[in-house]
Amino acid sequence: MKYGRLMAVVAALMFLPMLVGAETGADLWLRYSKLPESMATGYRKEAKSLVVTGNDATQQAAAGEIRMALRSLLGTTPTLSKGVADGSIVLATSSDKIVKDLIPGGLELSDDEAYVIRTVSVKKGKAILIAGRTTTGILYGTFDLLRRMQNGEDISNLDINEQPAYKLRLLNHWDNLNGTVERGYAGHSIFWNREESFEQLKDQYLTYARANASVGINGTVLNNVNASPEVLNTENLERVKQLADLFRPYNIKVYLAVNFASPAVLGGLDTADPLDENVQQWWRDKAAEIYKMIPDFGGFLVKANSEGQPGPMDFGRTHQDGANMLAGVLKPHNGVVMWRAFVYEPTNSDRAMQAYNEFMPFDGKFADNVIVQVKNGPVDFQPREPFSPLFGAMQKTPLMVEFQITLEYLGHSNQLAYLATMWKEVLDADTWALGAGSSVARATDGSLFGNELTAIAGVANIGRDINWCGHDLLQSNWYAFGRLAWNHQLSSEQIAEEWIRMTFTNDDSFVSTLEEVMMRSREAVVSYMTPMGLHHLMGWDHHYGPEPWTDLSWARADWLPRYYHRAGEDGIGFDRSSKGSNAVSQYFSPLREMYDNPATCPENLLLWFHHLPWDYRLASGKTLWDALVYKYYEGVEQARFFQKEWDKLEGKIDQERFEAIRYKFKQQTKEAIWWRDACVLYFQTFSKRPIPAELERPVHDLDELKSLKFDLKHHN
Ligand code: BDP
Repeated sequence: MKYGRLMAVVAALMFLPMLVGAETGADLWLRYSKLPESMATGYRKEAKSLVVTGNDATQQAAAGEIRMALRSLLGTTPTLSKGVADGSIVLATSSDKIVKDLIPGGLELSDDEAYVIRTVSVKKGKAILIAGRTTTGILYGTFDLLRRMQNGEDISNLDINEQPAYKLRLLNHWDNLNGTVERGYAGHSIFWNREESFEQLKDQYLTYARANASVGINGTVLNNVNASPEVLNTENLERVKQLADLFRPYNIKVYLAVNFASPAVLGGLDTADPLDENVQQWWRDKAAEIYKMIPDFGGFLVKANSEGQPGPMDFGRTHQDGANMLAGVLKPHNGVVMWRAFVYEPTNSDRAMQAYNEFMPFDGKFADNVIVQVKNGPVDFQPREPFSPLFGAMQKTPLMVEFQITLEYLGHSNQLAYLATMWKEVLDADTWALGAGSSVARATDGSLFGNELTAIAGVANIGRDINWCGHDLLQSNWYAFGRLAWNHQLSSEQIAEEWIRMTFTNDDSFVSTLEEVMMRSREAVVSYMTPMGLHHLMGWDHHYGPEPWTDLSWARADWLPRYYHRAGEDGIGFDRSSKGSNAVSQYFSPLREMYDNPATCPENLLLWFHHLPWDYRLASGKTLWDALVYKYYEGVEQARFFQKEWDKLEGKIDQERFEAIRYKFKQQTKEAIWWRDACVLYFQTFSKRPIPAELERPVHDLDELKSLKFDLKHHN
């Protein structure tokens, strides 16, 4: 058989389960599975006909979605109608005449993405109006109404007004042009190096676009921040254009991560100095080429002078010079520059202080279409970090939070960590920049400092796996990121509940059981990996599994766990107090003082800010050593609890996803024990104190754990 034919057969077989109706997770939370009759009957009365006022592609996408969804949810498709009657759903923009007829006095919407959903009186009954200032609002409102129906909510008397918290709500894909995904654990890139034709991939891309639109994600960076200059060659830009065209009706703009050395590497110039006229001209020409193909191209994301990436400092220039040069190039096209603040140098004594030190001097000096993209914590995407002190401190520069949806440091796609709780912890954290109530959310959404340009980004966990995320339950993080980017005041519980009902079932006991597991999941991971403010204890390169002992003579100190945990006979933890690196000074009062004093420092960040003796007494009366050991054990108990709770749910959902998830929970428990034993036994070599007698004995011994090699199979 020819290779091409063989691949076609293989592909057909892969999709066979979908054809015979097996649950693969491919439809994400847009499954629209048939609602129980008790719910469907009521909804049918509210959805007898559909009135669509225009032909624009976005409005048509909304109309197509609602018809398809209702057919599936209710078993009936609303008839298309020109006139509004009892039971109509009306999709209109606020300037359409129909809206003025339905709402005396008309509608005022302040934002192009805002929408209302209203129950309005019509002759002999009532109708549902979904209206936006633009058709984008209609699309978002449509997904909102569908979500309510999937959740079994009452839709008989609606009065909903929504607008997004952030203007740009972006996924960042760390996808390489060769098809691999940096820190991706769900298969290869959905965008790059594909064998299938674009036509063949269209359905998958449409699902991607619909899923994003359903939660309000309105932009996507298609390639890795460690960017290949080649992404800007004409062939690759053609692919970018194809994606942009397909995503446009769903209000998703495309962006690219660019390599700062592109003018030299791709353009053949002898420099990439941002102040060089030829370099600037190269970027101007490139931008012109891009915008000719993609008039609404979003802009550039730049990782410069970080982890070996080129940047303006290679030419004696600054972040300000580099970012503003690109901003000037993109300005005439309305593009933005997202300039990352993820920087750290081996020479610095505390990596956690670097981004602040390096970026604060430029506050107020960036062009108005530059936004500085800051990871949520000062080091990296650890299971728990305090928020980056740049939030609140850089007041004259728009900042955006970068979260990581992919679980690089939290068990890849093998463990469940529902991250809404972690993101809420960061967004709700009070920076005290302008006194109490200066949360990270408010410091970035424009409400505190009045910045016009607002954004938020999440590093995607998406790959070619049939269920997109490698673990069915981790789809929830993609969903949750979008929901919080739209409205950071939603609760983690609400988001989890919505997602569970849409993705699995409305069975209340299933929903409450899984919701509880999800709500506890991130804290469980923190407990068995890095409790009490510990961080960076994982294998230094793959970032999977515990290796707190790693010592490599040739490696940079700040790559290695020992730099961070500093365990010794005298105790454990990184002293960032005023007696140590003084990283606490980067926070506003009263946080600074609170963190500085071990007695007032929150226990869950204690070893982030302090180096303390093993017998240090905590408020609970426990010694530090005992408390730490208990935390590790508690994490394992949580993982066991998840496994047991999940097992109880058998029969409540399809067997395919049930089994796949059951397997993941089993693996998670094994790995939780691996983490616990490795960390407890290793730290015990310094503490020389016993594991409290009432706790079970470790399953592994330290030498065995040290010789255990990371198994690449875990990756996908
Ligand atoms: C680190 C990742 C690395 C990324 C880097 C970044 O390990 O793969 O390139 O962050 O965000 O956490 O630039």
